[in-house]
Amino acid sequence: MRIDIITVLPELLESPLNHSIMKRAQEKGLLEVHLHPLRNFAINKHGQVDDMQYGGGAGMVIMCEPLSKAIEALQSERTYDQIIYLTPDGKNFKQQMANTLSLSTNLLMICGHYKGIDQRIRDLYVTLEISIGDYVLSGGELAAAVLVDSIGRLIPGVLNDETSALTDSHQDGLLAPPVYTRPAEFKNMKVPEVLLNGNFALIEEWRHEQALQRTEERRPDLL
Ligand code: 6GU
Repeated sequence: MRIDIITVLPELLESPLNHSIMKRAQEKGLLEVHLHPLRNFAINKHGQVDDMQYGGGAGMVIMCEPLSKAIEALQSERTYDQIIYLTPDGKNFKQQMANTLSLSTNLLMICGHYKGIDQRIRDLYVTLEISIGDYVLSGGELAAAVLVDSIGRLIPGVLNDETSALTDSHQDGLLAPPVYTRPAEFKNMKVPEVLLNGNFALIEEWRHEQALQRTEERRPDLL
């Protein structure tokens, strides 16, 4: 999969995309992430990419021309499955969307900043608008990092058996059960007996019950 990201702040994305599982996915050749600084497409020598909004009001808006040039340059090279705009007024991002997007070949993500991007860019090019939750971030970059991570780890071959996505919270509609490692006793607290006896059918049953109970307690809306 190839993911292109247009941003005014590529620095914000570099670290999260170049460590741990995202790093490994790229080293294995399963994921390619390309950052495109919007300033490279600025309309003048001052590097301008934003302007005051029509109608007045505080906050700058990212202009049409730089974004349009950046998008069309990328579109001339390949066809995108989706052109995604990260915005707090987008559709709420869920595991099911990550699963669907992980089947893509090419994704283009656009990070907004300030008051956002000119509506005409959304009307003309954007095919999917995504929010990662009901709170406001200063820009779309951290949200794009969340998307790349959640989508990238689902690409076949990125995770090994031990980190399999199939046992993640949300993947089966339930929260994940509690996990334990050595020692078997810590500060007088024991690891549940069932996990120590090697009866895998019983362990699976226990884990499912724990997952159900946890979901009922914490996220009854998921049931
Ligand atoms: Cl995608 N962008 C911004 N700026 N804020 C957000 C968001 C996205 N999702 C939740 N809050």
